[in-house]
Amino acid sequence: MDMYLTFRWFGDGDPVTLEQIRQIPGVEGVVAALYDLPVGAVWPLEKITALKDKINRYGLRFDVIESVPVHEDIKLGLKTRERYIDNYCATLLNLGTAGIKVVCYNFMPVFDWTRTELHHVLADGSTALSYDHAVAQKMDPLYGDLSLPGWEVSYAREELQELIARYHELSEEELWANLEYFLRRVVPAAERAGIRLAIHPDDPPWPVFGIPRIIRDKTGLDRLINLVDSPANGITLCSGSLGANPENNIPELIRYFGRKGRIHFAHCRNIKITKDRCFVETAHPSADGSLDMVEIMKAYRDTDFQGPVRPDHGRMIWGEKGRPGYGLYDRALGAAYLNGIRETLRKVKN
Ligand SMILES: [Mn+2]
Repeated sequence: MDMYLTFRWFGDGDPVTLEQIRQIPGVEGVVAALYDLPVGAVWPLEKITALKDKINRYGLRFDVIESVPVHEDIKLGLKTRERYIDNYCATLLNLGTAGIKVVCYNFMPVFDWTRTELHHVLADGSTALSYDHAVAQKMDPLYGDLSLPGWEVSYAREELQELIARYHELSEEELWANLEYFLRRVVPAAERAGIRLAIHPDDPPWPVFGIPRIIRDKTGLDRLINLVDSPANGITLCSGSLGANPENNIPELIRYFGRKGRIHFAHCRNIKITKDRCFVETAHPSADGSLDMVEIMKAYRDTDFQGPVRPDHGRMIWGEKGRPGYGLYDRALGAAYLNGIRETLRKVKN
C-alpha cells in the first residue's frame, strides 16, 4: 500500500476536464464536491452517486470530498445550528453509502482562503496567487476589493456586515467551543458512515480582518484531534497553508500527526515566504519556494501514509486562462513532480 495521487476537479463547470485529468501520469483519483447545493443542505444520495459514476467512467477513483462546507450558524454557535448539524450528519451518511472515505472541511469564519493578489507576476512571467499582510489589513471585505477565489458563497453587503460584526464579538475560545460542539455530533456520524473527517487548516494561518482563526499550528491541530478522540476526527495536512508561517515545521507536523494516525488527506504545494506574513505561491519544486518537498514526501513515507495526496494550487502558465490557482498545466506538473519523488523514495530507502 502506498499513498495515491488525486487531482481536484470543480465539476462540469470546471474548464479542466476529466478527460484531461485521466491523462496526467500517476493520477488515480479525483477530489470533488457537489457545487449546486446551498450551504447546509443535505447532499442527496442520487446526486453523489451520479457524480461518482461520472468520475468512475473515466477510470478515476472518487473517494475524497473537498469540501462539505460548514454553515456559519454552526461556527457562530447559533440555535439554528441544530438543523444544520443534523443535515451535516445526514450528508455524511449518504456519502458513506456512496463509498466516500474522506471528507475535507474547514472551520474558517466567513472567508475561506484569502489572498491579496490573484495574478501576481513571477520572474518567469507566470502568474500566481499571493498574500501581503499589510495590504490585507487595508482591505475592506465589505467593499469588494477582495480576492477570494476559493470563496463560493456570496452575501448581500448587509448580510456580510452582520456576519462580520458577529465574528468580531466571538472570541477564539468561543469558536473552539462551537467546533467542539459540532465535532461531538458529527464524528459519531462519520464513524457510522465509515468516513474520516479531515479539517483543512486556516489559510493563511493567522487571523484576517479581525476575525478569529484557530486551526493554524501544531498546538491548534493537537487540540482539535483531542476534542473528540477518534480516528474519524482528523486532518488535511496542507503544506502551503501551514507553511506560510515559518514556525510550522511541515515534515515534523507530518511525522507527529501521521504517527497518531490522524492525517487523512495530504495537500502538497510550495510557497515562498517573502517577508513576515507575506508569501507568493510558486511551482511545486523545492528550489522554487520555501518548503522542502522531498522532506515532506519522506515524512509521509516514513509514517506509512496510505491516503490520498494531491498537488495543490498551481500558477497560470503557457497562457492558460482559468480558475486562479486551479489551472491544469502547473498542477499537472506538480503531480508529475510529486510522483517522481514518491517513486524515488520507494526505491531508494533512505
Ligand atoms: Mn490546501
